[in-house]
Amino acid sequence: MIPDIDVYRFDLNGFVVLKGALNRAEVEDLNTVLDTFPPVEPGEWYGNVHGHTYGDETSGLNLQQIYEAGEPFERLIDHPSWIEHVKFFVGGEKTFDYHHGPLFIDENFVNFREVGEAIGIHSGGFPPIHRNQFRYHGGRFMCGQVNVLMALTNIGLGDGGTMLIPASHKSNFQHPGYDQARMGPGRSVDMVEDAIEVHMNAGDVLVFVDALCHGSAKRVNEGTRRICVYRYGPSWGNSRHGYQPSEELLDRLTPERRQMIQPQKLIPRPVSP
Ligand SMILES: O=C(O)CCC(=O)C(=O)O
Repeated sequence: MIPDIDVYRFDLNGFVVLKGALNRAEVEDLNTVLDTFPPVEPGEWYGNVHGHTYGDETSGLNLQQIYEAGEPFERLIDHPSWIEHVKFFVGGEKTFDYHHGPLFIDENFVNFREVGEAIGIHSGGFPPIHRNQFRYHGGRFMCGQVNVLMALTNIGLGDGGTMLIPASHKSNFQHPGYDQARMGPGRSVDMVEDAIEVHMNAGDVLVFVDALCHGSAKRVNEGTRRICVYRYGPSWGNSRHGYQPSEELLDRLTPERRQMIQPQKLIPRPVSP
């Protein structure tokens, strides 16, 4: 159902770029929501969306639970440009429990990256991490976490683009430059040999297994890079940060979308007499 070349590249390199996965109108709709979003600081809520940063503030502001921000973001939950890729690479459909869909989104956010900001290197095949693992076994992909990273602005040289080490999801060793470039103030992946920078046009999407050693370059250009990330794993996963979808969102989603953000219909406890 997905192109053989995408399967080959994902297996070999740990990622695939889907050019033009979002059309111009979709990118515009998403950016319009963000343009009208009031400023939030890390730790503050606006509606059901939460301001957040990873560890320190040098990787930029995240808007977590962005699927709560309106229909343009709801559409991304099961977007036809990538959902079959994700189902195939996470695997497991119809192997666990027929009441469940195959997927669960355990984190979803928009990231704004300004001049001087970057995210340091993380993940990689070694040391292995159960949650984000790459696995192909018994003729099936069984990856723990597959990320869909969407460019909402053009991302070229100097824009703080995503960097990754191709094929590092299968590595049995940590990259010798890892400690120098790992997460933390002033760290970025530009300083790591073997890492490539992924340049994208607004609307392109990078699909990658989270086990891939990755991070970003430092942004040096004026302006702001905008990306949106939805992380998909198996339906028995759990929220990365402990966020819960709102009742209003659950009520208005299609059954297919609802299953991906709350795979199980929770059984109400009996009311005590
Ligand atoms: O900001 C980026 O380009 C990389 C994002 C990242 O590190 C992640 O999604 O884990």
